[in-house]
Amino acid sequence: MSAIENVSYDTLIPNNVGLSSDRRVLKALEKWHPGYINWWNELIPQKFQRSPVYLRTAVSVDPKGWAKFDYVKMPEYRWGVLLAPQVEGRKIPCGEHAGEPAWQEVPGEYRALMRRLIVIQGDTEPASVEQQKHLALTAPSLYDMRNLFQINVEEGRHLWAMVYLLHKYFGADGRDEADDLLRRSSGSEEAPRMLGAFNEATPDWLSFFMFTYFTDRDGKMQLESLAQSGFDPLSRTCRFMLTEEAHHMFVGETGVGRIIERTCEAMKAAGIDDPYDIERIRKLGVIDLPTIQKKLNLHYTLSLDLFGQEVSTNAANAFNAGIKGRYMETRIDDDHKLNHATYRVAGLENGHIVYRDVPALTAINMRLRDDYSKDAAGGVGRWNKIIEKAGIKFEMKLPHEAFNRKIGVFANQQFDIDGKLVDGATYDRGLKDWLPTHADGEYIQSLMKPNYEAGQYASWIAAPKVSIDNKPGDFEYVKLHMT
Ligand code: BYC
Ligand code: FE
Ligand code: FE
Repeated sequence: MSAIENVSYDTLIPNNVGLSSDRRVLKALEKWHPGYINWWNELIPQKFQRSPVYLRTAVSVDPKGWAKFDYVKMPEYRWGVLLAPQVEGRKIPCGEHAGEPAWQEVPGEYRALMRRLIVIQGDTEPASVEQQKHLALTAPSLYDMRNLFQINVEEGRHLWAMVYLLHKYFGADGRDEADDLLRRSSGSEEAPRMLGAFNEATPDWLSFFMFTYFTDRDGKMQLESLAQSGFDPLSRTCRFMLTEEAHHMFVGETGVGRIIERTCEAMKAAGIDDPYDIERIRKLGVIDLPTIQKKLNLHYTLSLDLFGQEVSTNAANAFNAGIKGRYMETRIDDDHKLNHATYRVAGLENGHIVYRDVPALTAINMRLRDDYSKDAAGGVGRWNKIIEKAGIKFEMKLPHEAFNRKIGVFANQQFDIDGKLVDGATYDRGLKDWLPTHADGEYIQSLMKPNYEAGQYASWIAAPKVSIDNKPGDFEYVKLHMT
């Protein structure tokens, strides 16, 4: 099989996997397709479904020039199955099979483990679209609305990516799992999404930007780890997904940055130096920096939970089997088997945080989470540059890893934002300064009014520095169908 870079449009489902000559899988996907379209149509308000949106669609998997931009109504978006080109002679990069040729089929003994990881990955993609389904109603601009929809259609495509693997490689159980991906739904009582953060609400645009900065970045890290898989089709699909993921995190980072920029600008214009003078700052119709920090605390800690337990036999098994690797596995200078290596993980002893070395194989989740935290710190530094440039004394920070956790050694303990274990009264008093309160939520909600004039932006967010596809500042990114 050779690498097919161009996407073929000869079936209902655009693809570069030769679907037109794979009748069984093509039929299975065509059968799954109406349920997907139904799900999409019922999810996003109708007026947006009828509006042409200036979207990019993948036409090739070549990293240079894979996308074509044009107006498209979302239900007509060509979701497709796209794998990065096959690397000739690729080897399994880690675990007990390290150095053996990568698998083109799923080895029988790893079927269940592999299926579970693919299902979890697949479950998060539609969940995020569900969480974001109401946001267009309050979009601060057409530019932002377009970015939301771009992310939504791509998360939809990521679901397709996992559904393809399930249908192609997992037979009847794969088919059932693919159906279940449309049966569960975010926040549902009877059939919730699988991971915690994907059942939380995304009630406003600040949350959306924090989510795409922090939670899509978990997506990036998990995809990086699955891109190292010895199962080559999974690796290839994740490699192409990663090229799309970069835009999602860009939207998050610049979105938060533009909110911070606008706040600082309004404070300066009003002669307010004190970032904690919240009442006066809110009168300006912008979001005060301490509230932005609280949202950051929430979304970062929810995202840390997505890495699972610090010490995990599931993760050890997956790594050892060669099903997933570490971040940048092939660039790490060690034996890639971890039979004797150790890794430092946090634990709790008599209310104190202690760090100890454990077998590195069991600490795969912790290591990925550490890599994630380093990656996430970059944007926070760039946000601080914006504040500093405005001459305001305030610094955004990532909270301590022990704060507000629901998974892992720190779960459900009363750690403060700096990682100090505090008594109940102190914790209760502190919470209002650490996490968004209902009052904060109501204030932010009061700002969430749609702004649908091309080239204009809501009071609480600055215009972007760069446009999409080099379009002029007043470009109509969404041609709104108003009824
Ligand atoms: N919530 O041994 P552990 C994305 C469960 S985001 C609920 O640590 P493991 C995206 C766990 O399932 C990326 N349950 O587990 C972003 C296990 O249950 P069982 C999504 C949790 O497997 C934005 C038990 O606790 N992809 O793409 O090592 C927009 C023991 O835990 C949670 C992936 O995550 C939780 N947070 O680690 C759109 C990749 N955490 O089996 C998209 C695939 C743990 O004992 N997933 N549990 O019943 C994995 O690699 C792993 O399953 C996890 C968990 C990292 C999630
Ligand atoms: Fe995704
Ligand atoms: Fe994403």
